Order: sequence, then C-alpha cells, then structure tokens
Amino acid sequence: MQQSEDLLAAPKVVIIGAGIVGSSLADEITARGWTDVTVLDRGPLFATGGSTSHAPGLVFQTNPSKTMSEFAKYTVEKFSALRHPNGWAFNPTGGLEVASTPERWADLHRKAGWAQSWGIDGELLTAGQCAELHPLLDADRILGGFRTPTDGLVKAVRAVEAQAQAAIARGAIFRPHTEVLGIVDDGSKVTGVQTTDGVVAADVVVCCAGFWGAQLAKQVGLVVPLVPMAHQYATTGRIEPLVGRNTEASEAGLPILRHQDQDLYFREHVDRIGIGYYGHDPMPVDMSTLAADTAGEQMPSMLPFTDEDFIPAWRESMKLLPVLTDSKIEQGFNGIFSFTPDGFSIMGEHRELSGFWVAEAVWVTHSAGVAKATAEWIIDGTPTTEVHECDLYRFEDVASTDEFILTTSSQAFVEVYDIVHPHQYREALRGLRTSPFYARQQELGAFFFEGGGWERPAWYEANAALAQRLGSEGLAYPERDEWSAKFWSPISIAEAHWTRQRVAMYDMTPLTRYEVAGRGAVALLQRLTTNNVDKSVGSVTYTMMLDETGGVRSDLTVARLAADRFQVGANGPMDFDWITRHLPDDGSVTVRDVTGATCCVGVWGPAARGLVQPLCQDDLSHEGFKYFRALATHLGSIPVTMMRVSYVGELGWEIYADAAYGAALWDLLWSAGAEYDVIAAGRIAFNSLRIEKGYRSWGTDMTAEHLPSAAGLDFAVRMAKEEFVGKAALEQAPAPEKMLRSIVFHDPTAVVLGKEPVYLNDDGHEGECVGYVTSAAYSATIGRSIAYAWLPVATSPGDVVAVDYRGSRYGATVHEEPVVDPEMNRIRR
Ligand code: FAD
Ligand code: THG
Repeated sequence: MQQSEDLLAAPKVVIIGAGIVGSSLADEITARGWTDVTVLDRGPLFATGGSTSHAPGLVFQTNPSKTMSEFAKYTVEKFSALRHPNGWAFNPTGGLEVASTPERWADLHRKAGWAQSWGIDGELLTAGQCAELHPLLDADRILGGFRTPTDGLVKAVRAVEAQAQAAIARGAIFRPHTEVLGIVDDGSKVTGVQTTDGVVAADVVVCCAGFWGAQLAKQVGLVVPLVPMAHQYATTGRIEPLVGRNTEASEAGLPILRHQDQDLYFREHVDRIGIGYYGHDPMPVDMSTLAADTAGEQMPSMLPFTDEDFIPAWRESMKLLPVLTDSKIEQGFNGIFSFTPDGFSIMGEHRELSGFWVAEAVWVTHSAGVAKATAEWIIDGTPTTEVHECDLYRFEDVASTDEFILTTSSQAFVEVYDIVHPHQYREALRGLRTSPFYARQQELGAFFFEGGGWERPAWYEANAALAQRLGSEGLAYPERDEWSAKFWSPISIAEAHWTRQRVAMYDMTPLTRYEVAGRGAVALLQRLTTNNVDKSVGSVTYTMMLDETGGVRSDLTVARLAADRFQVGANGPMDFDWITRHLPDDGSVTVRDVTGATCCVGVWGPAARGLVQPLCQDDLSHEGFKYFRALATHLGSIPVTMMRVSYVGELGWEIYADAAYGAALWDLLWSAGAEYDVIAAGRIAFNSLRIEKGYRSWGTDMTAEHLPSAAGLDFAVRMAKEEFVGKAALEQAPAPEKMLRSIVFHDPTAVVLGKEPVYLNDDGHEGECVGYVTSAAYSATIGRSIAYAWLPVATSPGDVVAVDYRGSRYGATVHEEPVVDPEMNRIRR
C-alpha cells in the first residue's frame, strides 16, 4: 500500500540555488504539477548573495541565436506579468544600442535582421532620433542606433521572490542558510544532497548554483565548462537633468543603453546612472581563494571595485553622455558571473548519474526561458524550445581541460560586445587536432578554419593559379563587400568548379564517426533511426535520429561493415551522447568514437573513378560498386574502407583508413591524380556544393525543432518500420507550418551569410517577414548565391522573396530542389 502511494507521488526535486534560475525553475516545475520541490541556498532569501542579488537587470533580447532570443522573449513575457508588493519586476523601458563606428552601424543592421528573423520588434534610428529618445546622448558622437521597444529592466530579486512565492503557494519549500556539500547517489542515480543540515532526499537534483555550480558538478565527475569572471559595475552621483524625471518607484524611464564600441552599457537608477563595463582584461576568479575569502560574507559574488580598470570606461561614458562631466563615480564593485567557451548556457542531465541536472551560466535575460525548457526537459523528456546550443554534451573532449575552458571563456568575455563574424574562428589553442594530411595541406597553402578542435582547410592558396586560369576562361568571381569577403577567398569558387569539372580531394577526417558493434547493434540502430538500416553487409543508409516528439536530432549515414558492426557518420558529440543513453543494459552493443583513430579523404568529381580504379583490385564500376555501398578493400598497399557517398553530389568515394596510413593514402591518391589534374579543395567549396545539391547540415539548416517533413527529409523515414524513437509522434504530428526551401538570388553579386530575415514579395511590394535564412553559399555552377530558408508551407517554387543583408535588400526566387543535378546524373554513373 505504502509502496504504491510512493509510486504515484511526484518525484522529489531538490534545486540547488535560489537565484533567478533556481527560483524560476521551482515555479516552472511546480506549475507543471510536480510540487515536491525543495530549493536550498547557502545564503539568505531572497537576496542570496549570488550574481542575481546585484544584477542591474538589463534585458536586451536580440541575439544571433534564435534559441537565446526565444529564452529572452519568454523572460520578458513572464516577468512582465509578475506582481511584487514593492513594485515592478519588469520595467519596459525599451532598449537602444548606438553605433559610433561605421562597422558597428553596419552591424546594427545585421542585428536588426536577427530581430526580424526571431520576431522581436525593432527599428534603426538616425543619430537625431536616438537623441530624441535618450536626451542625454551626444548625437554628434553616434551614427545611429537600434531601438527595441520591448526590451527593459528586470528587478531581479523581486522576480526571484515573486516566482518563489508562486512555487511556495503550490507546495515548494525554500530553505535559506543551507549549503549543499555534496551529491548523494546509489552509483547510477541521485538519491539526495548532503547539506550542512543533513541529507535531503531527492529523485531529481538540479544544480542552479550559478558560477559555483562547476565545483559541485566536479564532485560527481561532470565537467561544467564555465569560468567565474569579474565584471565592473559603477553608479554615478546625482545627475541634475535626471532629477524629477523618475520616481523612486519607477527608477528608470529612458531606454536601457548599449555603447558596444566602448564595451559599455547604461541604465538609470532614479537620478543616477549605472554603468557596466566589459572593456577591461578578463578577470577570472580563482574559486579556491574566493570561497575562503568570502565565507560568511553577505555578498560572496561581489569583489572590490578596481578603479584603474574603469578609467577608460569613465572617459568614454562622459563623451557619450556629456552630462556625466559634472558628476563622478560614487559606488562601484566587480561582480562575478559565469562565462563559457562559446558564450552559451549549460543545460542537461548527467549521462552517468541519472537525476542530476544542471542549468548554469544563465543571464537574467534568459533565465525564465532556460527554466521553462529545463522543466519541460525534466518532466516531459523534451524541451519545446530547441536547446542544442546549450546542451551539456555539445563539447568535444578537447573542451574538458582547465586550460581550454579558461582560454576560450576569457575570449568569450573579450568578445561579449565585439562584432563577431559568423566565420570567425578561435585563434588561441589551435592545432590541437590535425588530420594525417596536415603537412600536405600546409604545403598547399591551406587557410585553416577551426571546428571541434580540428584544423580544417577552408581553401588552398595552391589553387590560386587554377583560379586565375579559370577566370581567364570565363569563370565569374563576383566582387564581395568587405564583410562577406572576410574568412573567404574567390579560390573557393574555382575549387568548387573544378570538383564538378574534374576531380578534387577533400579532407573528411573531422567528420564524427562511431563504430556501433555487438549482437544488439542492429536492433539499437533500428530503434534509434528513421530508415531501415537492417540491410546487407556493405549497405550504407542515409537516416535520421529523432527525439520523442519527432524532432530531428541528427542525420546520419549508417554503413553496415559486418553483420554486427556498423560505422555511423554523425554530426558531433551530442550524437554520441544520444546513442550512449539508449544503449541496452545487457552489454550487447558498444559504441566507440573512431574519428581520431581513423582518417578520411573524399575523392569526388567526374574523374574520380579514373583516378582511383588503377589503385584498386576490386571493381569500382557503377555496377561493381553501387551508389551508397561500402567496401573494405585496398588502395595500393593500404587497407581502406570505401563508401560511395558524396555530400558534394559527385561521383566518387569517401575513403577511410587507420590514421597511421593517412599520409601514405594522401600521397598515393595525389600522385595517381596528377594525370587528372587533381586538386585539394576546402570547406567553402564543400559547403557550396552540398547546398547546390539540397543536402542539409544539421544544427544550421534543421534541428530538433523541425519534423523530417518540414526539413524535406521524409524520404529517409520508413513509417512501415516497426518501432523507432519519434515514430509515434510523427503519426500524430500536425502538418508543419514552415518548410525548408532553397532560394536562388537574382543578383549575381548578392551574398548572405545566414540568419537573415526573408520577406514575401507581392506584386513587387515587400510584405512581412515570413522566415529566415539558415545557410548560404555562392554557387559556381549557376553563378549565383543559393540559400536555405525556413518559409511558410504555402510558398512554392517560383515565388519571389526579398532577403535583408545588413540593410540591403536582395531579391530571390524559391527554387525546386535540388538546384543542381536533380536527375542525379552526376552521381549515378
Ligand atoms: P546566482 O544568482 O549566483 O544564484 C546561485 C545561487 O546558488 C546563489 O544564491 C548561491 O548562494 C547558491 N549556491 C551556490 N552554491 C551553493 C551550494 N553549494 N549550496 C547552496 N546554495 C548554493 N545579466 C543580465 O541578464 N543582465 C544584466 O544586466 C546583467 N548584469 C550583470 C552585472 C553584474 C555586475 C553581474 C555580476 C552580473 C550581471 N548579469 C546580468 C548576469 C546575471 O546576474 C547572472 O548571470 C545571473 O544572475 C545568474 O543567476 P543564477 O541563478 O544562475 O546564479
Ligand atoms: N558523410 C558521411 N556521414 C555523414 C555525412 C557525410 N553524416 C553526417 C552528415 N554528413 C549527413 N548528411 C548527409 C546529407 C546527405 C547525404 C549524405 C549525408 C546524401 N544524401 C543523398 C540524397 O539526399 O540524395 C542520399 C540518398 C539516399 O538516401 O540514397 O548523400 O557527408 N559518411
């Protein structure tokens, strides 16, 4: 009897930390009916002493990430409705970001585009209009601004309390002065937390301990890659022109202000101005000394103000807001909060210790959104907002070292207000992962991009002469604007062209691959993927993994190399995580990441067969080695596995070998290729060719937000298959509202880079924003840029749209897919 009652009871949840994240989560979880929630904090309530206690609470919603923007939008919506006896929790002052350089002004146009793409109100203003909106501004110092009327200020401690009270009303308990010392578990799942006040039992523990969270997670073997950083915030004395403008209750009426060219932001505190500054060198905080130094302090997340670091901030603030000249800084502190290697939050459940969750490195801005998604994830199994950018398991192993985390998170601090190009790659800690072809790539003048710790050639300077020659024969190299010409070379156009004309070698080594093996391997892969992979040895299958709601978690190639052994070509660490979580308990399947131990060259182009066949004793003819088949064979003396697969959409193979053979394999192919004028080609050409062919890139073009049908990938779903994760959801799924489409630009010089808003064009009149671009590339084959865009299902090939690229409008037409080689003549021959 007792037992069945226990089974019916909602799980016991313990939340560590009563900051903005912990209390918002308590509210979200109890609102969903799990009311046995205990929130523990080592500090007092509700100003606990964490980062939330002193956050000035500016909320600028617009972010390059759709997910982060959605988190922010939800935070604004939720906090606007909160009621607190002392007054507002959200003050909709509006937001204003000003530009004092042409680069920033151009970038604000890009930002205005993101706002359109993600559905946030915003408009670009002239300098004069900015000064009208914010009369303290010196209009002569700025070129213009970007205004967002729904941005504003959060009174963070009130928002904490209001959400806590809502949770408490549903049964939650908030316990102050209770420090969590450790996590208690039974070896595979959490059973509670050890506190200064004894053990508190729990089925689910969510660590919302802010920048302290990494320490707690470390105790249970989890790396939460965040670095506590100090950040300066100061308040001026009374500013005469502000006297009488605001009341003590309203605090602020002018828009919150960002002057990112000088790493500054501003808000009003009644008749004073608060100034935040990111321009100083990163100040990572050593947790071992901080914990000792601040033991017993009311505000352990506040460090003394370092005046000298603020000197440039004050000088630049006076220039932008001349009224400050008559004032001075009266108060200041260096407040601590978390930075991560990529600037995103960290969310998810520990894989080896079930029931242990984290929600860390979250700004006030995103707090309610993160809390909602975390509650949905815990209770329903899948968040309704797509969260892969914040996933705890998104990082490669390379990101687990202290040095990597500190270096990259410090860079994230430096760049927090910088203009960051979408293709800007990390400069520190380069060269960590190189393919066996690296020396050859260097000899060929490769320009390397970094991804997942790998060095990846973007293009090869060695192809400059070819590009020149092709240019003189008529290949077009349209001029690019300065922004889109960064991290790019016209040589990539020649490389793409040459792949379609002759043959090229691509380094595919960084493509994540796993060996899935054992007597249970077929059953596991059948259950995890949408397509039928239970085919003959030597088959290769393009398929997807879905989540329980039918969203696309990844797209894969699954090669059956033996009855019980598969090679899975995947998209990154989250696929490993997903597969591992679904491994059967009986040990009948193992999954191993073989990426670094092996290497891969893609040899693609019309001359690929002529190049490779003489090296191989097996029959590589179209009939002898069919499309989407794999073969273990030899090239010369090198054991290889060849797959007739081509993400660039050409005749040819992915050729895999143990890494030890890599250098010899490259040289063998290279010398055999001499008579075919083989080139090495880079990622930019690769990307352009796959877009021509209509092939999607997971994480950019589609994510778990999208059903296969919306992403145009229904062809890889076998609904006839007995059972697979996501199938039940697909059976119920309503028709999607948006579809991923290919659009082709009219102007041959038009370039877009991704995330730009797309407008419908009715009879030459520009309509509303109806979608956004995901990825795009100039196509050497058609001499125009092609982009993918999420558009209403009602749009169809032939419809004309307009895309806003940093303030310039480009016309484009929705195109049938794929744009290049729909008959597959290039591949199936
Ligand atoms: P916290 O508020 O730090 O809460 C964590 C809680 O966990 C604390 O209460 C702590 O006492 C408790 N805790 C930790 N360890 C334990 C343990 N072992 N046992 C029990 N309890 C524990 N964000 C914005 O969006 N806009 C801004 O304008 C903004 N400005 C900022 C300005 C400054 C100066 C600073 C420092 C931060 C600013 N931030 C801003 C960032 C924002 O304040 C934080 O990201 C956010 O408050 C973090 O919330 P949290 O709930 O995760 O962490
Ligand atoms: N190679 C391998 N594995 C991979 C990729 C790869 N896994 C991850 C990612 N890339 C998967 N993406 C694709 C996308 C399209 C194709 C292959 C991998 C492709 N599609 C054919 C098409 O749509 O016409 C498949 C047709 C079919 O199902 O027969 O080739 O690059 N190893």
